[in-house]
Amino acid sequence: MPDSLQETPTILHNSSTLHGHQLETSTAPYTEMAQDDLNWKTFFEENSKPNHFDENVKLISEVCQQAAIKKLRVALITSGGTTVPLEKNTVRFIDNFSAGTRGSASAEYFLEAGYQVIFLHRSKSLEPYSRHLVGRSIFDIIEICPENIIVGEKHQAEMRKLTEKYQRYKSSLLMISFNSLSDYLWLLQATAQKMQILGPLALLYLAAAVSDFYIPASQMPCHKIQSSGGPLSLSLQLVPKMLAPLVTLWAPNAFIVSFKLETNEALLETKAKESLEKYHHHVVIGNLLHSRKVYVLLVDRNNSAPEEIRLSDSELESGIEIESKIIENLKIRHDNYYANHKTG
Ligand code: PAZ
Repeated sequence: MPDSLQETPTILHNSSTLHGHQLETSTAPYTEMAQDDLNWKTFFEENSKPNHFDENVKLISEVCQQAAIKKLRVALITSGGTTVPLEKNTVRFIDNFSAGTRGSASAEYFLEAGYQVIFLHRSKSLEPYSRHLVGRSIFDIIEICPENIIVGEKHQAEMRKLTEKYQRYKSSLLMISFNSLSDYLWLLQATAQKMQILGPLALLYLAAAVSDFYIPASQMPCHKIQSSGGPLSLSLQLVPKMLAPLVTLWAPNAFIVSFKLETNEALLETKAKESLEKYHHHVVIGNLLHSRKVYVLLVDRNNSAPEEIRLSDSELESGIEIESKIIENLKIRHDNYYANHKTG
């Protein structure tokens, strides 16, 4: 996640073509926050809640309450890109490149590490387990027998392994989807607030690629923009910096990991450190657009030396995913955070 819950390259699409714990209290007074950081309140006043919001928040709340009773860890994983509508009756919107690979892969490794997972993802982006089937047709996997339909011989081993994993973890996985930036922010705020009950058992892993720019509802045309009006000039506003209230107000005791995407390697470490210094959360994971599947840089607020995770060619060839190493690494950091909270 970038600072405003992320800065990402944007692409203009036409929707028809796209698919005994020491708890800090959340009392940071608004008056102490910079004016910039107050804008988040206005954002929620101006943009209405998404459809099915209350039902989704109820599901999220149940997961958090059950986990709190059983003292289980919960990871909120955000995944995929957000849309920025150009019209209230949305025909066109601004989007970004993220397919949700990072988030969906990470969800599987968090589940294997013993976490309950709330997977807040862009609708139709990659999802845990089913992501392994994307790009293949179900009709190439199944075969028709005289009496029934079965998985073809050459897919049996893979499908068995995948289905077994899915069956094992599905009760620990809650999937909630969003489309627009505003839907995403509403759900993020509500989830983080519900996770407060978990104290330091909560981990937020903000991998979604969230737009830094948007058109406020008050400036958005109601109907489809007509080409008869001539060339289109867009003026986008900055999205308020949501990491500030997230860290200080919504989830003050959670272990918070954000992502920082860059295209210029020379900026990566500095930008990741700047984000930590500004928002005082726990870890920023820097990654570069073209090497994000093989290289990340972890910057921890308790350790001035960043740590690199890099996949070797042989690891990559043998199917190892960088997310397995990221989650293994974060689990240790979360363990330490939890232990220190306990005795703190
Ligand atoms: O979804 P994906 O696997 O294609 O990409 C993942 C990512 C690059 C969006 C993620 O690792 C990330 O950096 N998220 C934050 C993006 C940002 O700074 O805007």
